[in-house]
Amino acid sequence: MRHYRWIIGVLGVATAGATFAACTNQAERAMHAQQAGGALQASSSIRELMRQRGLREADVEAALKTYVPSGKKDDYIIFASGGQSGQVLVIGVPSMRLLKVIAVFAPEPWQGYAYGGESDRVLAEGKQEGHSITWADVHHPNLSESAGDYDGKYLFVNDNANARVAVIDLGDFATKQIVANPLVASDHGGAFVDPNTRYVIETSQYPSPLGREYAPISDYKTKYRGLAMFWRFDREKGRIDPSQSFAVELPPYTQDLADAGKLVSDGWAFINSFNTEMAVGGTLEGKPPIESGASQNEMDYLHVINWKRAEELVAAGRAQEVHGVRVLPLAVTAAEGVLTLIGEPKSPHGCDVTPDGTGVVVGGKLDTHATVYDFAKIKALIDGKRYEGKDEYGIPILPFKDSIRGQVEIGLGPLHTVFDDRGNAYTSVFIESKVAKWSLKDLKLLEKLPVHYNIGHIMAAEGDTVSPDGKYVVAMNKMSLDRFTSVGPLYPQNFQLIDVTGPKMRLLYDMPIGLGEPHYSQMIKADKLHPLKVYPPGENPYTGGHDPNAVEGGKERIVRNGKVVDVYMSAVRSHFTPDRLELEQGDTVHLHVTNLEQAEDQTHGFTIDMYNVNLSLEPGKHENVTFTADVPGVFPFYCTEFCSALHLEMAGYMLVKPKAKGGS
Ligand code: CUK
Ligand code: CUA
Repeated sequence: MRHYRWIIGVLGVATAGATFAACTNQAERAMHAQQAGGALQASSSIRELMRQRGLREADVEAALKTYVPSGKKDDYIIFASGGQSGQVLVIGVPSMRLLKVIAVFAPEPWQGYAYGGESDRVLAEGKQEGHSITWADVHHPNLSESAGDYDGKYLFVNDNANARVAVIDLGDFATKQIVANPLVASDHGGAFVDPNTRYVIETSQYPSPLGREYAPISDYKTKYRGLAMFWRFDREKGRIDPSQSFAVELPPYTQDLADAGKLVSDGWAFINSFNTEMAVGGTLEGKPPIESGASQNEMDYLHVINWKRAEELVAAGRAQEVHGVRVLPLAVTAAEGVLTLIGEPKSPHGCDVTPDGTGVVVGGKLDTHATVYDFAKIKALIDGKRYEGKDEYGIPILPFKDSIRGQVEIGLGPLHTVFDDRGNAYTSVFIESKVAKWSLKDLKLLEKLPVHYNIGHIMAAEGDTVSPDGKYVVAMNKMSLDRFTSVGPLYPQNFQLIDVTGPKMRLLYDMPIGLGEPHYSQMIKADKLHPLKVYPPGENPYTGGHDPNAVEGGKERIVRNGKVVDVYMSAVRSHFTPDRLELEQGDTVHLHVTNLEQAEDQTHGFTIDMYNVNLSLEPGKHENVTFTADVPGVFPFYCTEFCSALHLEMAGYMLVKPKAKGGS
């Protein structure tokens, strides 16, 4: 208590003596006082303000720890899953201010994402079997790592619903690539990276016949499969290279969360699973639903994958090609020590490798423990081939008791775990709505903090790297119930910022999330990010270089070649050149437009009436748009960003002359 008194004392003095000290003259001071509404003057002390607003000292402390004054910046940046929105949220910490929504799997008009420009191609890469998909169920954003630490260069996210992975370049915070997995129908264990981002790991969730083939449900055990995909990341190009990627076939257990080993366990990957009963439901025929069929066994299986070994076997030609992907068949993975199983207590969830790489923590949705597996023990058992048996696919199983370091009594429904810099782990406890802090060293529960409510994932400052920062933990709660003003039956989710620097955890801030259902997120030190302020002149962000059609000032032109019209257009405050396009009905138009600005934050937009085209032209950016002028008429085009005083004048006309009657 003593130190809040001190803070309040200091603040009291500050308000009395120095509030308007920065203002130089009387008139200015009076004006500022008026602008402040006079409320501060009237209260004249923080105590009075606290009384008026009904704030406790702990509230004031939390406010002081989170408030970031105008012009000051946040220390950390969160990249959060945007859930069903298909996007990624960028949030500052400690302010919890939303900085950006990165368009990934869904069209986003403000960023001009998938509205006629170059980004259309990125979204189109995400087609499955020729079907375009304009949403995603984003679960797990993962930052690129170098030597096990976030390097601030790339971000990868998975689409659980449609088995896709996206690559976001943190040079411009834009999505550059979507890879659609041609083998499976859903993915959950992704997009996790190994400590040097050699691979982006994507593991399937609901088993299905590999290659999206048909097989009756009665063939579940023989034809349905799981998969661990190792997408090779080409750092030079900043893209996944499918030709260098491979997959490991898995039994039809429902693989869940995954994590890559680090330091001592580098070269290994871990996936938890459920439904090793291989229940397939059939509620209409009076069979138990998957839910109860999948909860029969005491144990499911932690999958331990030696991916370095898998890589060697693939290089040695032991893989089979399925839909263009090199897949290591189940028989090879079983025989060659690529895959090993270990029991996992009831309804496991979460799979988190400790910062030193020596342990793997797995929760249990219907359990009260977090189980800590010991990598050294696992490795010794595998090396000594000390198996307890094999599953029906011939995959060796290690004895559970000999593979673990121990279990921590956490509470009902532990899910995910993150870490701090002092040897503590923080586990989300779903059913109890709590964050449990425990010691990694002696596996002792230290403290539990109520959160609001039904916490799913949990995140900590660099909390899943080899060197966590401590400081902050964020509870990502599925429900908010009574926390916010009611906005109808679909409630916001609730991110709660927790200070973990002291001996006790302290809740600092609630941030309503009114979009998607976020799952995982990561928090990186803000000074590790070095994004561009403007694009180099004529840059095409999707090819990553100067666009051959980029336009220079003074070289704008319209080139007609029969029915094909190329328009080379520039945008600069506050006009387009050319600003009049005279076309014939049926012309194919290739519009090449470059923003000539190099001043920060001088973005223009471009839209044409009716054509569903909307571009965001950040300084230096070049866009190419193709459309057919099929409807005759007069179509204004204009800039959609309020870029200058004469922004409304930044406009022009596209005139499409009707085809002559009886003409071609
Ligand atoms: S899962 Cu969502 S709360 Cu997809 Cu990582 Cu556990
Ligand atoms: Cu350019 Cu408004």
